[in-house]
Amino acid sequence: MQIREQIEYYQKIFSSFGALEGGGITRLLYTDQWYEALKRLELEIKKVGFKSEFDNVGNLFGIIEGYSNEFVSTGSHIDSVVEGGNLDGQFGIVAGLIAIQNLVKKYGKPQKTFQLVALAEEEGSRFPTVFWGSKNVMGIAKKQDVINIKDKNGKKFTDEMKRLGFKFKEENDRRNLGKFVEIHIEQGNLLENLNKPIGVITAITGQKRYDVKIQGQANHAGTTRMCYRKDAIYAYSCIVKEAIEKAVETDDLLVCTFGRVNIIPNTVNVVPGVCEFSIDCRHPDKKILAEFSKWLERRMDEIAIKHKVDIDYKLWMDQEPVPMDKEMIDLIEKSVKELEFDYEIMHSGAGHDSQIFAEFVPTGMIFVPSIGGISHNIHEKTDISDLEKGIKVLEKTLYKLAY
Ligand code: HGY
Ligand code: MN
Ligand code: MN
Repeated sequence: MQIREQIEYYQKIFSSFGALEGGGITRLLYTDQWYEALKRLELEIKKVGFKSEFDNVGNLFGIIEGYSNEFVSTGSHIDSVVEGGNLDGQFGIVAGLIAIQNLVKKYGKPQKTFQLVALAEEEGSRFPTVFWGSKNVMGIAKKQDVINIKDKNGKKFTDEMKRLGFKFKEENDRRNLGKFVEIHIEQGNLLENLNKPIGVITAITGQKRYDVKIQGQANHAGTTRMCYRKDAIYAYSCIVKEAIEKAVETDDLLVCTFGRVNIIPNTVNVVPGVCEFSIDCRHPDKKILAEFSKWLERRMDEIAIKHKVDIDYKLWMDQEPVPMDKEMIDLIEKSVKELEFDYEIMHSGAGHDSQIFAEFVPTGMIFVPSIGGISHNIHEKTDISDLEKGIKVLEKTLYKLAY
């Protein structure tokens, strides 16, 4: 099978797990669709000669033995956002499956052992935790971070994990990845605007995510004069306006997103009493990100006082920017040059499992363009010719690492 046929074959299979009516997928950690996708992946990797094994939490590993037990690993996350695309994460697994099987077909048994990794969860879309898969691979996942968390329907993380037969790993139980390469869609529009098919990644942006709750006072919309109100939405909207405008004026690479909001009682003739919302802010420079979040917390406190409401915020994700391994960057760049593809040296504005691995093993990332820069959206798409180019770069890089 040619690479394009292989892409179509595997994308068709895995996009069916969590498939949505209008296209795209929702495939959340410890749901049945998530589990069925992993079980089908296990079947498909065994078909082409991989040995397969699950770890305690649901990461799936496909192994092709080499002459030595040094590892060369590739892969990405199997989970998605709500109403997301079928390339974010999934393409990294499909690409690794194609590249490794094609290398073994062409060159036989590798010197080093190939490891394809399907990571259980990266997005943080069902439960307020992120990188659950990759943190467990590296033995840095903390039981206390998830032991009491629930999804928006009140389902407990631990119940859902156990329901599918998974359980906690021993802390500090680190799996050997050797060297790790992740291919991923850019999820932005830089490569498309530059008309370049490949991105060679130098660093992954830093991220801070908050859950915030404003407690005002629900009251009658008709009889409560404006001066007597403790309006949670008004305070929220002042925070949103100020934070977005501050991000715009601070730096082109600073991004701030209010992605989720919940109003209580959310009723037409009641002054909103409670507003619960999320904040996601990012920058590739640690200092700029820290200064912005310090300013943000101060302004949230000041706005709450002015509006006579209470505010409570929890910084539940605080991920510093992470540089990729210099030798891995050079190796990927060399592979791209040998294939004579145009490319851009760039940082990643999205978070990835590679940022967890990069603190422990030599790690590199390859990007392919996203049409219109669209991602985390059912219309997420990449030209198959770019997917194919990306797999060729991955294949050449894995060859240099493993043969
Ligand atoms: O949000 C992110 O950056 C990643 O897609 N999880
Ligand atoms: Mn994502
Ligand atoms: Mn992703």
